[in-house]
Amino acid sequence: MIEKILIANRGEIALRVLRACKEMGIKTVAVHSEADANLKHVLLADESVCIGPAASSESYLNVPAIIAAAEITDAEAIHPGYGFLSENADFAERVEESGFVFMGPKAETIRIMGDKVQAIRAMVASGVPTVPGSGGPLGENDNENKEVAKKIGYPIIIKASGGGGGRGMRVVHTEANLIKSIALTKSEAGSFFGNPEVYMEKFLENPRHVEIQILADGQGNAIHLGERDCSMQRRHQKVVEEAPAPGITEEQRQRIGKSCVDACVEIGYRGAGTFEFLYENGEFYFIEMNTRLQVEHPVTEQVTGIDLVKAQIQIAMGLPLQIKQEDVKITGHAIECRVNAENPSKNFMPSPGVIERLHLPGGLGVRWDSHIYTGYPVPPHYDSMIGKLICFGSDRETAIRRMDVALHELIIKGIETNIQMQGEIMNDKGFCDGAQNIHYLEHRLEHLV
Ligand code: MV4
Repeated sequence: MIEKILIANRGEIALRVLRACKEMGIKTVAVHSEADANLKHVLLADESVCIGPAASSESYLNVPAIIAAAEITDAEAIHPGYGFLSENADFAERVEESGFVFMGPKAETIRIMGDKVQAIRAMVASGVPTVPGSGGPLGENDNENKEVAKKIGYPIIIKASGGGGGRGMRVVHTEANLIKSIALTKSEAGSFFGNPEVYMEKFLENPRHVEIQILADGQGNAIHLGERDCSMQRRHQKVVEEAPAPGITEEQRQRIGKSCVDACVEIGYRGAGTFEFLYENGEFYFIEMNTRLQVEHPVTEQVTGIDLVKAQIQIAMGLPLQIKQEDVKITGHAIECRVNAENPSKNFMPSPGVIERLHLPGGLGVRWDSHIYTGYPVPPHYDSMIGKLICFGSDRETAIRRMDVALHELIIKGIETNIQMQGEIMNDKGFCDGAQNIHYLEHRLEHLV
């Protein structure tokens, strides 16, 4: 059993993890930067340790400081949350070598999934559908690369093996641009990721982003918790997420879910994880795997009734998975709106400052995951997301209407936020029709707000 967990994160996710620990009777250690001494989870934790100055590089990314904090507080496990060190294989390794439990997959698994060519190879081997492509790194031979592209069919996309999340990609429409595009992407990949390896895929023009949540215990048991649609994004930042994805049938869900579960068993996956797919014309195409808890996990929790952080903690304790696939039922519909301290009218410029006034929404099916409070100073040093509003209802239309009402109730003064823009999305015909793809919001934003 684990009796004390160190939370190596900040903001709403640190509070989310703290709440799960408290419910389970587990003691908590908060680590924080100098700018974050008054965060809500720091004040509620059993113990807290300042690990460095405001800059993330010197605090939330400071591996020796975090491990030292675990040592002096006698914590047994470290929960990385999302972002920061959550998908850093070297960190996971250092944590385990220092004798603590890393609350995520084995370092080796994180390393494989961080290398997109290796991740795709693992998926092909397990029968997960992937995007037609080179299936491996591109070599030096120009004619061979031209042949690969011709076989796939233009347009194609060149991606850095060490990239992901939208960095290190280049679309190529004609053979005339292929060779110089490969060279450019390789050179950028070398300097950004320290790995010049690139691969090629068919470029899908108007897909949706649909992802499958899984849980696995690393002891041969794995389940899937259905899918989320995260197509509503701007510049690779998700804005609205929902579960289930509009239009996905139970048969499709079970089929793609089963392939993810098989892959988890095959690779000995441990913890919570997400398989990211592009979805176009009724087909799923794997692109990447996330080896962490995600920002949008609450929509899955709302439609399944499963506490994902509690499940992560049980898995980290070495317990066999407590939930069977047949016990996972998707009921109703959940939507999450990310609330950001930013100004949509000024090109989404961050808007740090003190929260002067705060009114929170409530009622049936309304969840507010946030660390903010009246008088809280939103620091300029970190991500601009200050909360997540999650609404649940019996069907998609009910969830959307409930979100619209809740957004009207939510008042945050003292800083600029994207609340009004989220309200406009809830009243957008294309969104209400479930017609979004990954480009929809960016096109629509040219007219909104
Ligand atoms: C693609 C694609 C189209 N075709 N791959 C962008 C982020 C990274 N996770 C993968 N990305 C994409 N890969 C093929 N073969 C389009 C994107 C993409 C995208 C994907 C998911 C969510 C938002 C996106 C925005 C632009 C491009």
